[in-house]
Amino acid sequence: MGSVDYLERIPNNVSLRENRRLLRALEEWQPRFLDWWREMGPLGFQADQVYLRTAVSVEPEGWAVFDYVRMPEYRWGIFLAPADSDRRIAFGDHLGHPAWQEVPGEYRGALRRLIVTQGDTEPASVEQQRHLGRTCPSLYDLRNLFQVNVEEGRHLWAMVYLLHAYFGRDGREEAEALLQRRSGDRDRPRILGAFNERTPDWLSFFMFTFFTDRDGKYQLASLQESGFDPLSRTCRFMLTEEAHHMFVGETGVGRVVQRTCELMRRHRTDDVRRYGGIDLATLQRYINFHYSVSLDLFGSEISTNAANYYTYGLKGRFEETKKADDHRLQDQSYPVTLLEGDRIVTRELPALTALNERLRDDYIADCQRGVDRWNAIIKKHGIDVELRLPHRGFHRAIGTFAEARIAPDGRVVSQAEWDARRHEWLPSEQDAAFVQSLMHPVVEPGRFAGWIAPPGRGINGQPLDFQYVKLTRAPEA
Ligand code: BYC
Repeated sequence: MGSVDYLERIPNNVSLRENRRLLRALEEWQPRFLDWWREMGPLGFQADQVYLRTAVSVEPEGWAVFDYVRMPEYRWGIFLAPADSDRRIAFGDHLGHPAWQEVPGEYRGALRRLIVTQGDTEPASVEQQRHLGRTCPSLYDLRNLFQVNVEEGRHLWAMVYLLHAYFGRDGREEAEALLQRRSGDRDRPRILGAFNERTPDWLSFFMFTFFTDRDGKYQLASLQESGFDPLSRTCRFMLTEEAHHMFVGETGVGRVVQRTCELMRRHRTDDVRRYGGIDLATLQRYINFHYSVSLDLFGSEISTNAANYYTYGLKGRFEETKKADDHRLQDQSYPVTLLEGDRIVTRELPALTALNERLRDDYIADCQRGVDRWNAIIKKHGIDVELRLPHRGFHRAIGTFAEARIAPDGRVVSQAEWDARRHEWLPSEQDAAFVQSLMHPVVEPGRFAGWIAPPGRGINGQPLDFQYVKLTRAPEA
């Protein structure tokens, strides 16, 4: 069960060979995926050998091998975590019933919608990041970018498999549409807000992989609890890949913080821009932006959609099975922070409709742990500054705070104050232009751009000066 069949055109551990119809449908989708990858995947570098890991098993130990691969030849495939034949639904109205192996008819629409929304984010992020290769700060980072990109491509495969295998004709249509929408396109945008934002530079990339991929972790963890077993098993395996993406984000921002602190100490100034570093104030503004657009991805504080997904048994809480309550939540409450008039208040509200907020709370605590680690780097340099997560209401476009202007410290402010101080709080065009001005490709093995410290160690035990990407020609910045 654990091993993956690589002799097949589509590597898989779901016995595709035995389901001719499904195999044919996916084999028809495959060339269209590759067309999309060539059109919207990383710009350039498609002929280069990249030191990538590929899944070869779904067992926790030894699921991946590392080798040189040209990206279009990456073995995208379908991998589900091992089945538990006695798995039971862990929450909602169907608590204790055997997990579904087929789509329950009455929940078909809701389930399809969850899978499509999840699937849509994967190609979107590849589209957002497609220009970054040309300005990579090192070969090590370039390789990490491409690793993230091919795995997002594989996560798209994971959702497309579910659509094709379980949703008939409308599943096939949705799978097509996943290749048609485009991040940031006015007429055919991606579904969720953050996936239509630009990722124009590497600082944005590291912030995105820290904050936005972390939404992925929490959403996948909730879908992993699903009573629909194929979705649960798919998400379980996706989460093993997701961990690397957040590692890239946390260490990426951490390395920028490290370099900034080194420059602050060396030159005895906060203004490290003239020494080619990114000042802490700019980093704070990037945090404010990426954190707030990622908070929106959890939906409204009060959501009947979320209550229904839970009651139906489709989407659970983070670590649902570890929680000691009735797993139905009909009579329970949960504290929710809301805007009432021009005041921010916390109210005990029905736990079921508060499930988006609860997941957002889990996410916020996890983000805070990362920020604490960045602050430890600053402190180690003897610098008395702390990076902070802004208030949850800051710069929100979804939910209770969308109508108001909230400062990072949680004050409800007037439009005039917001307009006057916006650029203290969010990256300005000048910030973006400054960060962009630092983005020059560094492609000599073992060398790193001046605005970011080298990582603590290489990938898969390789040295930092390892040839992580064998370039056929130097990127044009
Ligand atoms: N942008 O009850 P509400 C990842 C819509 S990231 C635009 O508040 P609900 C990854 C909503 O659709 C993880 N629209 O929210 C990371 C609804 O529309 P209708 C992705 C939004 O439904 C990095 C209306 O507002 N996975 O994997 O409870 C790289 C009211 O909805 C937004 C998932 O999201 C928004 N931000 O929750 C690569 C999991 N928020 O009904 C990958 C699947 C809400 O009025 N999705 N709306 O037409 C879900 O569980 C839910 O759809 C959401 C929204 C949590 C997103």
